[in-house]
Amino acid sequence: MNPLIITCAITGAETTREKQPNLPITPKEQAIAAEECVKAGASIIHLHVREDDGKPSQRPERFKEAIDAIRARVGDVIIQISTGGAVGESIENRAKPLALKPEMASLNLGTLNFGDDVFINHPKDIEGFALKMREHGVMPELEVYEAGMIETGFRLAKKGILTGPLHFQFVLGVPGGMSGEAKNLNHMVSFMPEGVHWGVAGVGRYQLPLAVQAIVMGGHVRVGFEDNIYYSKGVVAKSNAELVARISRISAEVGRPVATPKEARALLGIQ
Ligand code: KMH
Ligand code: ZN
Repeated sequence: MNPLIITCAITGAETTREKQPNLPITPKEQAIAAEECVKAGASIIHLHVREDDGKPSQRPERFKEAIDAIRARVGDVIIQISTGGAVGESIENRAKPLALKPEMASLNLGTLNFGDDVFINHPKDIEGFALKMREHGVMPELEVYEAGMIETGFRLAKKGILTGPLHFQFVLGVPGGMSGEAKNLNHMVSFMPEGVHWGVAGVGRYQLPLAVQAIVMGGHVRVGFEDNIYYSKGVVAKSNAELVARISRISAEVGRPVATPKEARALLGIQ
């Protein structure tokens, strides 16, 4: 089996310190968390940043601080910045950190209800993000919350807006999007042609079962406090790395090696 790429979404925009006391917020905390995650088997860090007071931010200067701090500790990890930001953030601000030319960035392929909010991704803005990523040589990770969004990804590829190998991330379990039941991941994967990469990020209680399902199906896995704060029912996780380490152990048990950052680059076709 191909090696398993583990992404850790260490911070997110919605998780709070009140709910998860071990949430990394400052660049230094994020760098420590990233290093622990890489040691535990992660090869990609999905990165949101916060100001010191915990507020979600899309300030490029703050992203640069976090990226520099992470790079100083774990030189070769793949850093994937978020262009989703927090619900309600302007498109202009969401796009700003792309100027830092990270290796990867998230590209959200549609609008959906997001808990009590609406996460808006207008078709023209999706194209705008994709074109900017192409201009800056950034590999998009295609965030999909509903099956129809997969077709948006293929449409953008057909139009030549998305080039290179496609990498989908199925984010399942957002209240307002598709839930994290096993049949939903099977349905998503049924649309994946040969040569297209995919991973799954299960929200809340779906994180672990969907990860296990993806490991045996040959897909990739995202864990982390952005999507889930618990280790098990009612038990708050001690660190992001604790969640990564469990996935590495399960993957090893079923005979699937875990990718290093170098192997993840080769698998995804990142230059
Ligand atoms: N915070 C969510 C509204 C992404 O990183 O691109 C969107 C999100 C997706 O986190
Ligand atoms: Zn995110």
